[in-house]
Amino acid sequence: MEHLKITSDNYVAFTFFIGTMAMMAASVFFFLELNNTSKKWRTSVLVSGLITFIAAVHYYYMRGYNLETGDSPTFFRYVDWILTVPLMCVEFYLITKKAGAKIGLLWKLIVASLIMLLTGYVGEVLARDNSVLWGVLSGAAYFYIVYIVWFGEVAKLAQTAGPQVAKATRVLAWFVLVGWAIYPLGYILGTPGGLFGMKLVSDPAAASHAMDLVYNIADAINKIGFGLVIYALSRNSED
Ligand SMILES: *C/C=C(C)/C=C/C=C(C)/C=C/C1=C(C)CCCC1(C)C
Repeated sequence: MEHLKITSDNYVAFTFFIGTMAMMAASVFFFLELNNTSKKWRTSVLVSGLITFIAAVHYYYMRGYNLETGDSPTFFRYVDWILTVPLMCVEFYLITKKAGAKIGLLWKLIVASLIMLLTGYVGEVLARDNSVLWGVLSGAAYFYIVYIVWFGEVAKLAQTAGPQVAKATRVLAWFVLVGWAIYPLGYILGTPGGLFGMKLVSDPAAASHAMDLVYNIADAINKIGFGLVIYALSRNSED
């Protein structure tokens, strides 16, 4: 077998590598900080660490897979998302729980996120010829989550949960609106349907590389950023 190495012009392999490192470092940080986190916020910070830890393990695997095959590790990408995105929903539930969030809210968010991801997987892997249709369905579930977080139950509960929780929820809502919107961009670059038939990258190999690059950047921003917002909340809130 030939000796594999990351060449300096292989941005996909490089971001898989740096992504692995960043997720590992973030996990160590969140886990070690648990000891001096107040009881009230410990579970939230623990979940932040679990999100980056699950991603670190997947990134380690995806990094090797991509280096050896040159392909996109789509299956494990979605396994990672299916575990970590519902945990991000748990974060919204945990920080609004003290203001009265019901378990039904958590289920709504989780079901919507699973619909978003499963329809995305169908469009990316199982029915690539209809990637636009599946992308639109996925987008509908995504906007439902945006709605709940910006105007629905999460937004309303956060208003009654004190200024610090309200502020943190607003920042997390921006992550969902802007940070999560990077993913459909990767999907549009990487799937044959493009943007309603308009292809942004026509060469299939280049398209799948662009997709991985965009997904890797989005994961680092969203998973580590989300966790840091929760961490900051755990330090700022007086109670
Ligand atoms: C840590 C991983 C995260 C936060 C992943 C989030 C993924 C999305 C918000 C994906 C959304 C998609 C659409 C809205 C339409 C096209 C298909 C997807 C699955 C890429």
